[in-house]
Amino acid sequence: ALSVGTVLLFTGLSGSGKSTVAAGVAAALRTEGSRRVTVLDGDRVRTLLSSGLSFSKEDREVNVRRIGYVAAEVARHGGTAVCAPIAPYASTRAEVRSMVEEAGGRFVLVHVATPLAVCEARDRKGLYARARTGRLPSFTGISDPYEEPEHPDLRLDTSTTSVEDCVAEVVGLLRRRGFV
Ligand code: GGZ
Repeated sequence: ALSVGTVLLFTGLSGSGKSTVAAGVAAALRTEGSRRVTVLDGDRVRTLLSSGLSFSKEDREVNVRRIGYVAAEVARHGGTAVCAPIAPYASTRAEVRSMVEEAGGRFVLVHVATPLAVCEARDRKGLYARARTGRLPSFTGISDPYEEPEHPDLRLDTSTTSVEDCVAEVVGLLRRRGFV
């Protein structure tokens, strides 16, 4: 079982807390002695792996597929990949699941379901304000779709649960399933 890898896909709106919880989970796993933990965060991926891609439906799909491909390879070699793109489309998330399972890895979908109103109120980067006034087109949740996962392995809300408790829920799930 130790040679079997795992992919954690966090999905949710901008500002939902995906990156923060994902980083916390990666840190917790490392602290517990899991080596080979790879974080594929939306921001870093957009800068490095997917530079030049837009936020059109097609480019979002390409972006999430690239993340899925890399994550599946990490899992193939026994590692844990923690991914945190918005991943707004159910079909693309299903593609990632298939890639991971074909690589012999386990796939865990975590929906960071912090309400849009809370994400918008946080607006840490001012993107929601720009989206509302039309200066940032095709913004997820405002002028672009987000398909809620119907059956995620776990649903979190960072407006009602602390980041620390969210991290503990994810790690607890992985433990119960014998993935770590
Ligand atoms: C959504 C956008 C957009 C648009 C820029 N829609 O909060 P952030 O800033 O740091 O995270 C968001 C990030 C989303 O990129 P992903 O690669 O995760 O998206 S996807 O999975 O759909 O490919 C946000 C910023 O990029 N951003 N423009 N129009 N988010």
